[in-house]
Amino acid sequence: MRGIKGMVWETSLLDPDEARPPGIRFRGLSIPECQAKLPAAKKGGEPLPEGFLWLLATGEVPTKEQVDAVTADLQSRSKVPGHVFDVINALPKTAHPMTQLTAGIMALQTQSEFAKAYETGLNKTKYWEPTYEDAMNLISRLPEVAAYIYRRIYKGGELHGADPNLDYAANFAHMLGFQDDIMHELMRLYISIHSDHEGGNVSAHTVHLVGSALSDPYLSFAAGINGLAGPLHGLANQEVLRWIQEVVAEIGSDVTPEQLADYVHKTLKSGKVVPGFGHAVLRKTDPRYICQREFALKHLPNDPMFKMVSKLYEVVPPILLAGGKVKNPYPNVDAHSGVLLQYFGLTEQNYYTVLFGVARSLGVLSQLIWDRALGLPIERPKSMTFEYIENYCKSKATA
Ligand code: NMX
Ligand code: MLT
Repeated sequence: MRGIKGMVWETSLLDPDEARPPGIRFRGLSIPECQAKLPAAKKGGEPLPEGFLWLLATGEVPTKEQVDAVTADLQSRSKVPGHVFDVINALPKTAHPMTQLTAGIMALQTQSEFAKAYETGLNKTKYWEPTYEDAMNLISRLPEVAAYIYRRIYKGGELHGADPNLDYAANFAHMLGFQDDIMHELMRLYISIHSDHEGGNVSAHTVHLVGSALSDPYLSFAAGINGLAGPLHGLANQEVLRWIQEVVAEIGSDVTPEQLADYVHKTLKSGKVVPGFGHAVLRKTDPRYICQREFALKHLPNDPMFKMVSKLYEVVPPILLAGGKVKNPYPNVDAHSGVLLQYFGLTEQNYYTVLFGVARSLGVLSQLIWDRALGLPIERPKSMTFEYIENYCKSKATA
């Protein structure tokens, strides 16, 4: 279905067009415009994800007061019921963090206002109201669930309680165990830029599709998270760091472009993709890669892993182009994020997609509120059999 326009998605749009600035626009604003216009925690700092949430949900740029009100509202909703932790604890610690995240979201579903209201026979013109409540509750509770999973798997279960003085992203980093100011800035940037990527990507489309059956926001979001856990989609961020570490282990970090090119050829010859490169829609370097690169140039210009990412930016695209089949040889969002996170101490790459999942809730749940407000119908495309296609082709050939 590549390129087939088949759904309405208001919160963001990709523009792969060469003639205009390519990439994502959140309600019409590019990433640099969001960085300039949306309120930040500190002067000149990264935008607060709460501002993104306001922008995505309403289409308007919020004031700092409005953003602070969102922070407070999310805090007031953020209590996670105890049984959610019991459900996660029932899984072995070796279960992938994304499996534990989905289980946690499914356990949160017992709190669905939409499911309760539907059962009591809510008028369909009002569906958006409990959808809004579920969306806000789910967004507010995800960081603690995600932090619990991280601390459980990697830090012996010792938890850091929420800090009510911190914004959404900084508090999430704090609960994970990271108190560094720049790491907090990274989390603000990370959550903001991963929040939405128009409607056709696997996670967003899945949330929209499952939601179209009037499955509540928890069920819909858990489904989307399962799509995000695929290596061609969100899991690519863990694959990228693993792959770069393999490169370093095999040929070292102080490598020539030729040595790196040999390694890329080796990966391709073994029938694997080069993780972090390519995109189904974008046709230039992902602007989310660019803003992460700018962050790295500002905060970690001499990090050897960042230097490796920069070298790959030079070496990989010409090789993929020469192969002749990749439509976009340039890096995507996942090519950069892991290297930033490991620099600040978040080195457990299997966890990276959980961060992506928390961030994606902002966009897909904002859109889900609109899906219900607009009364969008159940999504049900028509399929075909091979026989149908064969007969269709024959009929065209003889016509
Ligand atoms: N390395 C090697 N081969 C590639 C790559 C790559 N990075 N990207 C695309 N190709 C291949 C692709 O597998 C296909 O081969 P074949 O015809 O043998 O099946 C061919 O090039 C044409 O694919 P495209 O039309 O360029 O890409 P498509 O839209 O099908 O897929 C991705 C898009 C993103 C799935 C693909 O580029 C890819 O697998 N990239 C690596 C994984 C990755 O970084 N995913 C993250 C995407 C962003 N996210 O967070 O979701
Ligand atoms: C995303 O952020 O969802 C990815 O870039 C994948 C996509 O847009 O297809």
